Amino acid sequence: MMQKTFLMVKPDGVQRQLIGEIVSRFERKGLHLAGAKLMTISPELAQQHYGEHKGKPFFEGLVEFITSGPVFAMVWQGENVIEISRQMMGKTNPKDALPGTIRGDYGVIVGKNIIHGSDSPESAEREINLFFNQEELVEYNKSMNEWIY
Ligand code: ABT
Ligand code: MG
Repeated sequence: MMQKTFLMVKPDGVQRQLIGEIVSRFERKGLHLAGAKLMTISPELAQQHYGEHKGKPFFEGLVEFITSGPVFAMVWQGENVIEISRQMMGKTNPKDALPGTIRGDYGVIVGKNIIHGSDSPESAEREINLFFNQEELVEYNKSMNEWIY
């Protein structure tokens, strides 16, 4: 199933110069970058993006963290990209994330876990529309490249 997902290198990942490393992993996997930008998230956008966590004890800290510095927002495309990218990111808490995953290799604590990825087709659509305009995204089609899965 051809899908798009929203992935984002969080402020800790950007500050630790991990953008290239993370982009490289998804490229090598065979997925395709459909849009990307370096940006700083406003408190309003952060509240919307993390709306499902409103009221939870870690919500304020989460908004503070995600707005604390630039993030690298991306849209990736590919066959089953939502599930595949979540697997490549590893468990939410880096202490449970296996070596070989992004959080398993680079993260230590749950509040600063390097990368975000949409967790379902519904959240992917919501988050892509929250962060990107249609004209900021490119459309790939099979005839352009036989290695787009
Ligand atoms: P995100 O990609 O950031 O959405 O993480 P993921 O979907 O893997 O995990 P969820 B449950 O959505 O966590 C959102 C952010 O909240 C942080 N968090 C979560 C805590 O700090 N303490 C907690 O107890 C839980 C459950 C981790 C996630 N991000 N950051 N940064
Ligand atoms: Mg989440």
